[in-house]
Amino acid sequence: RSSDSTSTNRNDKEKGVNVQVILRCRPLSEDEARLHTPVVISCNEHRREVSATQSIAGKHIDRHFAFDKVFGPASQQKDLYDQAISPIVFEVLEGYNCTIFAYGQTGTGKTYTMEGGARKKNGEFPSDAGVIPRAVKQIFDILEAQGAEYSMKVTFLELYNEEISDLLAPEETTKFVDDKSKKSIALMEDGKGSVFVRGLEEEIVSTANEIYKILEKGSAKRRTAETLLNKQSSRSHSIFSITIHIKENTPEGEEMIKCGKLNLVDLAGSENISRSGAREGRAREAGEINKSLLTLGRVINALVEHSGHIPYRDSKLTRLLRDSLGGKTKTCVIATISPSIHCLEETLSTLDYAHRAKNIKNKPEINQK
Ligand code: ADP
Ligand code: ZZD
Repeated sequence: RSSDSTSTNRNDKEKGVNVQVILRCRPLSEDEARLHTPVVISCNEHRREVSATQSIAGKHIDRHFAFDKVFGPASQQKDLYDQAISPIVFEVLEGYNCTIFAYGQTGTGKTYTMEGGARKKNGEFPSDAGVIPRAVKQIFDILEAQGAEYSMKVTFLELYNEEISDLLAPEETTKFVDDKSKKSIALMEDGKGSVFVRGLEEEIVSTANEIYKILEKGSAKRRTAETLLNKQSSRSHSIFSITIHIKENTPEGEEMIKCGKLNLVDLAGSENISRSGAREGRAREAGEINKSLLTLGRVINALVEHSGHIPYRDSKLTRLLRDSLGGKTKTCVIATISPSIHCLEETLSTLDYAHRAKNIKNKPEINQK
């Protein structure tokens, strides 16, 4: 390890590193294009700037936002991955915990960005595959190239209306609801301030294909539950996590275990909350209040305003991801927006929210045993 990287680590520890915020704008859909929907967003990838401009009937909006990275409507899945996500996966393999959130209004591309196009029957890797399958592939490619000795496990959960469902638990546990076979899932505190999910299925995996099969199973389960329980998927959060232990030999011949964890989080649609809280009343009446998303916003505000009390404990999402919000995990937020005039109000809300999240500081630390 060079002295250079040691000094970087010391800096990270003392001053903290900001949450990285990436902005992605999707293209107009075919329908929107056919209807000549006006575009109000322009992206300058080189200057890492996004502008929202509208000028109708004496109402003028002209706002500009800078982000760590900006991906315009023409950006491809590979571009975003190679430029913004691949470096994060390298850090996971160095022993950091990293979290990637997708945040935005429903229909702006959170799932497209995180999951991407469906798996091909012929087994080929789809060119529109998203962050999750690409991260899985990169992790195995690197570990194999290094000839590393490693072990890996994954978890996949959904959070809906403050209830956790295990997307990896075998069907039986949900079908037969007798007390003996039903595993209860609960958030537990370990006494050191960390939270874990008791009863959550952890699958040990050794190939990328095994993970793809697990994702398939999990997605299918999510869709079944959506239909059966009349869930609205835009209101649920999903968290897919990969934990990797890598055995390494130091030049001195000592054995060392590095451990990294990657959390990939597809958040509920942000339209369920609002900037001012004005819509909260209406949303609450409609039973649409999303406690976890609301609390996430409050935690972010408290962190950037350096308020003494950070309300982590007010929701399951913020309890689960506490370490990603002002803790030792490296965090990246991908904010997704639509270019359409019809989405402008929500887009401005997303841009404000994402811009605020840039001010969160974490203190990443390598896990080493
Ligand atoms: P969300 O998960 O935010 O509700 P989706 O991922 O379902 O949004 O995206 C909505 C639609 O837009 C989908 O048909 C998706 O394929 C398409 N889409 C989203 N982002 C992009 C993009 N960057 N390029 C091309 N199509 C996109
Ligand atoms: N967005 C696609 C899933 C859909 O809704 O069908 S793409 C990726 C991450 C998390 C869950 C699923 C996937 C996905 C997939 C598709 C079909 C069956 C299983 C998994 C995927 C896509 C490319 C490579 C691997 C997995």
